[in-house]
Amino acid sequence: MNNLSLYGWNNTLFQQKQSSPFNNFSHGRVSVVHRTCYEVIAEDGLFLCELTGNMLYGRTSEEYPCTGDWVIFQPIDQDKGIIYDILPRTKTLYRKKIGTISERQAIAVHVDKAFIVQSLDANFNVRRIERFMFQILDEGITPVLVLTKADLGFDEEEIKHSLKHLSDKIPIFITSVHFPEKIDTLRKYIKQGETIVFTGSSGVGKSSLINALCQEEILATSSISDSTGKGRHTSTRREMVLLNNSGILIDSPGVREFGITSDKANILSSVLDISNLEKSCRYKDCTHTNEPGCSVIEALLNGTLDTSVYESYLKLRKEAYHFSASEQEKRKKDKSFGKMLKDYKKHSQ
Ligand SMILES: Nc1nc2c(ncn2[C@@H]2O[C@H](COP(=O)(O)OP(=O)(O)OP(=O)(O)O)[C@@H](O)[C@H]2O)c(=O)[nH]1
Ligand SMILES: [Mg+2]
Ligand SMILES: [Zn+2]
Repeated sequence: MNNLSLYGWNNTLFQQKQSSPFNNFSHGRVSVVHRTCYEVIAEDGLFLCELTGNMLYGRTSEEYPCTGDWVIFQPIDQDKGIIYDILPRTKTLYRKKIGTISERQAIAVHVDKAFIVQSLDANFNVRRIERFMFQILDEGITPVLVLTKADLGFDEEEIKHSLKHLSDKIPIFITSVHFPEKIDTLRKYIKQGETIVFTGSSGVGKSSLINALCQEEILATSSISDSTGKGRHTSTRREMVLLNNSGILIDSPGVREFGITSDKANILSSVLDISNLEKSCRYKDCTHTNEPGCSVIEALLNGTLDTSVYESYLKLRKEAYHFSASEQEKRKKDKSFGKMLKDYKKHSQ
């Protein structure tokens, strides 16, 4: 028997289930996504579920169940079932689907915190932290920076200096699987019933960290230390693990590319220290590139705004703009295609 409240089940989700036409079936949380089936944690145990035919129809890939989703399913056996419905999503971590211009891929759903995991070696990259923060904050998820492999030695002053513009916007933990007290501190930060997704490049130690937090070898980790971060991917799937009497941890395979799907300019400005400055730009719609009376440019020239932070702002803004412009274009096309189909049906009746 599983106590689903430990997995995040709450009254809001219960109410939402009541409005589903399938409310007399069972419910559970997707813990692992396989190619065509889903592992679902329910009160009566773990079920391997497939989708009902209706659910396969007319859905984009981002709308299929994802790790962390709450689903309604009909058990057909002691450990098998058919999924009929997905409860409304909140706080979903998306990224741009690789190889597409405007498609999103859901990484985890109903997420409270996202741990941005980087190792304290060549993998450490402030620009990548900013990118993750922008995307994570877009959905109202709390970003947390977890720096791993502190036992290998690093220049603390240099790291602190490069993170100074972010330090009041994100909690930072310096950890190592070889330093139990650091793992304890991080474990204490995790609250019961909250869902945390671990994201970052391959080889930074996401799965090792989850094992250390759980004090159990639950997840497979790479046997050879790969400090270049370019090695094989050890984890190949997103997987949910329950931390004893605490939170729900979702491991994910290392990402090489993390494309932005956010279009919230105010979040980007706040992550990259532009918010306060832009309030005093002469023009309300200032692009902070070449306008007279631009406070952002002024701060750049007098050195209060770091050039690399400003460049990061421009780059992410451009990327976010491209995604949302192409997405809008796609929606327009889908709409006109839908209208064409409707007109055709009308005329052919
Ligand atoms: N020295 C040291 N090595 C670590 C630490 N954490 C993880 N490692 C090593 O780093 C390598 C990669 O660890 P994994 O946990 O498999 O990394 P991952 O982020 O899950 O990688 P993917 O699953 O490929 O995304 C392994 O050889 C670990 O033993 C640490 O704190 N210190
Ligand atoms: Mg892993
Ligand atoms: Zn400006």
